Amino acid sequence: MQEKYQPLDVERAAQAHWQARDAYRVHAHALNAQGAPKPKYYACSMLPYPSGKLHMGHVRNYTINDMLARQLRMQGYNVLMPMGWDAFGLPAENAAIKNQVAPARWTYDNIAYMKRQMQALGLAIDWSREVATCSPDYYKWNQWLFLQMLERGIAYRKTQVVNWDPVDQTVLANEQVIDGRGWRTGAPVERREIPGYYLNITAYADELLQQVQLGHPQATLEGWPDKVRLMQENWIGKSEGLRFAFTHSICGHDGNPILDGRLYVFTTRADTLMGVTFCAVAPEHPLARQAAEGNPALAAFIEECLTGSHTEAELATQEKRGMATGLHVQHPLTGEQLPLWVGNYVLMSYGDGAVMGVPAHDERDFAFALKYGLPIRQVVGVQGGAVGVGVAPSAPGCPPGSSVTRSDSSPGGQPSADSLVGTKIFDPTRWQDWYADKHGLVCIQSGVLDGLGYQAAVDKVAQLLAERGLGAKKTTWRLRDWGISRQRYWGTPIPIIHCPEHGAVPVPERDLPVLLPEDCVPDGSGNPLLKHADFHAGVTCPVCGKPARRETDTMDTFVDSSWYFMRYCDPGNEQAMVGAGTQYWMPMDQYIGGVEHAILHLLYARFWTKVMRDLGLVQIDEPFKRLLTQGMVLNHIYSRRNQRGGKDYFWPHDVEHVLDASGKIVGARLLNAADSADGRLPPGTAIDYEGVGTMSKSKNNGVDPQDLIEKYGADTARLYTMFTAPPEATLEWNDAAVEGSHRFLKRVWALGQQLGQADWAGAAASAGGAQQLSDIAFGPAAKALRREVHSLLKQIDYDYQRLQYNTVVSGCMKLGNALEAALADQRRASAASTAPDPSLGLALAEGMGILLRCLYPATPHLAHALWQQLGYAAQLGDLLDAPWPQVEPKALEQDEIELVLQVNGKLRGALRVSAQAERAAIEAAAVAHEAVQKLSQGAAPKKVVWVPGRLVNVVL
Ligand code: ANZ
Repeated sequence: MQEKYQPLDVERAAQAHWQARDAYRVHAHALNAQGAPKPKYYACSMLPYPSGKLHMGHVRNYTINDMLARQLRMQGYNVLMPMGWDAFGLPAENAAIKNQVAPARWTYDNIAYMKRQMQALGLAIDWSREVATCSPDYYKWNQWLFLQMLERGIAYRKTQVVNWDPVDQTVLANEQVIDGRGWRTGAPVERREIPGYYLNITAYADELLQQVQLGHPQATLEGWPDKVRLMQENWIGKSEGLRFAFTHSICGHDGNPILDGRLYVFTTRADTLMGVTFCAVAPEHPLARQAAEGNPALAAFIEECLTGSHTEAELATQEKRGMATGLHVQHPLTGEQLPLWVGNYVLMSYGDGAVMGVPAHDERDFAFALKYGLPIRQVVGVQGGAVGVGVAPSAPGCPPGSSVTRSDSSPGGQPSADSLVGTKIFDPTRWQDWYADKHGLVCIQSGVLDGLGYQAAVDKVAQLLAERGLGAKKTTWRLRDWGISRQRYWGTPIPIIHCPEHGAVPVPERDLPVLLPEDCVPDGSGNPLLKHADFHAGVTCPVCGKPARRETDTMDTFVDSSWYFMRYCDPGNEQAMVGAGTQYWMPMDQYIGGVEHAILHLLYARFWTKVMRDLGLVQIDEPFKRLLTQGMVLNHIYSRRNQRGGKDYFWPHDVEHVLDASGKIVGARLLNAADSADGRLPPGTAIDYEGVGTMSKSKNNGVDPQDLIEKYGADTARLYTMFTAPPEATLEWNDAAVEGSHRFLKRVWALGQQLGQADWAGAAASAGGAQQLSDIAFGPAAKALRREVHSLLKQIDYDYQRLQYNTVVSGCMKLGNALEAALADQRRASAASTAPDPSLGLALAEGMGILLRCLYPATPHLAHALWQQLGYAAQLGDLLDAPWPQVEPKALEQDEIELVLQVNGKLRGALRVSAQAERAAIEAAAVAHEAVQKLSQGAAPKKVVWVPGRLVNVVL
């Protein structure tokens, strides 16, 4: 037995022990010792991208998972905890360009390194199920399912808009477009339309929404954080509204009105139809294109709108810009001629790519009208209240607000917020509440709609437009079909062959997988698959056998992460994508990962699962029962502006804080000399403190888990990340707290050594189950210790259930303190040769057994070593499957309790009574108490008030 805690030795030995036992291999349908099936539990972390080495976020994520898995295993569950690699993707191609190494090689090397790191952390992973998504055994099934989807129309081909770098002649991923320019060439990016494959996720929109929506009767994802459910709900974005047409006579080249003389729009505010003062179309809209012919200024404006990358978020925040087309459309109810504009805020991909402009009640239309001096007409407000009409305040000669009519009289005669509605509409800062107000207001200045509330007005408009054959109610979704074609090399090849005669032909199933060559080294100029002779060699059309061309697009890597967790359940199945293992293990009981995947990954995985269900491959509707989104790991950020105008970031270990008198951080300076763009800076150089932020390479504030493991051992790294914050909260790095965690483990080790040296083998032997212990007559010191140990165990149990691992650890710390204190008492007593409590050794042995088991999921190596050394393993078996300790209710009971004693409501002392004492006995004891006797002089009290567990008040 080592006197001193030597984590590296302890960890090496424990890992060798587990490896020799193949301790983490799990099987479906495992039985317990009694021959009954164990309940299954599938706990899984989002698979990492093999970027090179683990970072602290990984350590935290996987330790949470590991604690869950280890603890549930001890509770008798059959627990699956697998691991894999999200191995396809752009970074491997970028690394290839930088280092001239094939993405395959780079990826496999990284996987090997990171796997070793995970093993060093002591994670209970069943490596026999490892999946690397870049392996043909895996991506073959991506291709297979894609073909199934194609056959059923769930996958289809249509044109898509891509970012095109005109210099490199290549398609760019969104993240390769920086400020509208190509990342390598700096050339302005163009938008191009090319064909690609889409998956019809919108067909599942309703189901995807229902199951996730907060408060929906069909919702099944109660085990997900509300914030994630809300994010998915917003992303799916169900909008119930009206789709209808403005009529027009704008003609195309054939002399016929474009789109049959109808400009369709989608609106969720049909109640504001009478407030329309213009219409706007997206730059790609056919009417915009028509208007641009013969109008060079408009053509140039449209062209400008189409360059650069255009995410929806960018469109929402960018400045609203537009141009009049000079054309007009006709209002469907009033017949009024309305100007038609092209607006950069109108999305071609949403609704019909056109909007009715209601500046008084829509924020975007308002900004637009304000800028271009378009009329603003209020049509919703309080009945009999103020009315706003006019042109935009920015119109020439019009000071802001001057065109607004307002009245300060409210229905009750008192000025109120509502009476100011006339002015409210022109206050851009009040837009949100104005919009949200829609249900409390009615239509005004709206002819037939006057006086109607929101729903009645919408119904009325729907009816009027339906009568004219111009429109109907419609549900529109924000969710788009999932475009999966990527013009990249390092991904799953899309199994399609292009034949001059038969077009895009699916690769026959027997020819799967379409293998991705692993020897390509991309150079940034286009997809290397285009140039790879072997990839194309001998490709013929599956229909006619004539020479044909292989598809060179690969699949979005979100495809890979949409079902890997099922493949873990049936690893190596060559006959089928999934099988009996998936049937047994899925749905996953607990999924753990970063909130950055709250939308796309989780939505795609849910969709993919539903498709697999509809193909009869699985029987479940949803893949993940519960979801935990772990918080980010943060650290301090220190920087300094250099003479080139850039910023240098300094590693926190090289920096010390400058504090003010109250201890607040007011600045920072270098502790050690450090490099910067201005050369090497000496210690003492003043630098800027930027507060805390996510650990990242670019901010030079990462802590390398490897350093931590080498210095303190994996158990300290694990304990620290669990102890410092609840799993879902952010974790702010603190070196001193790392030290603190390490010191605690040293104390537990020392406690083990002291107990080990005592003669307690017999005690340990009988300390196994609480049943045996419950029959023992414990002395007062042992009783007190057991009460503390079992009440802490109760709390720790509860915290395990809640996945509150930080308080689990603090409970273990308290447990350690209690054992240390009891041991010290015992030693003092024997040193003073007062008779020590003979049962205390037993209670200590029991307590240590409980501590080791509670601590084991967090620090498995140390717990394993002490468990073996102190003789528990001989009694209860390997800690891996040792029975989880049970709270013994009897141990929680107190023999005596202390009540506050009052006379006439005044504190007069304390009363010790048996914890089981009844009212009569307590009353008698109170009356007999000497303090009461002194005051009552023997007279009987008027009454006695007893608050159980708290106080007794004798009223004289
Ligand atoms: C008139 C109106 C008045 C609108 C009003 C809103 C408020 P959600 O709820 O997100 O579905 N819209 C429709 N198609 C659009 C497109 N292609 N690009 C940009 N905006 C578009 O949004 C529905 C609203 O978004 C629609 O209702 C329309 O503006 C706008 F006081 O019509 B609304």
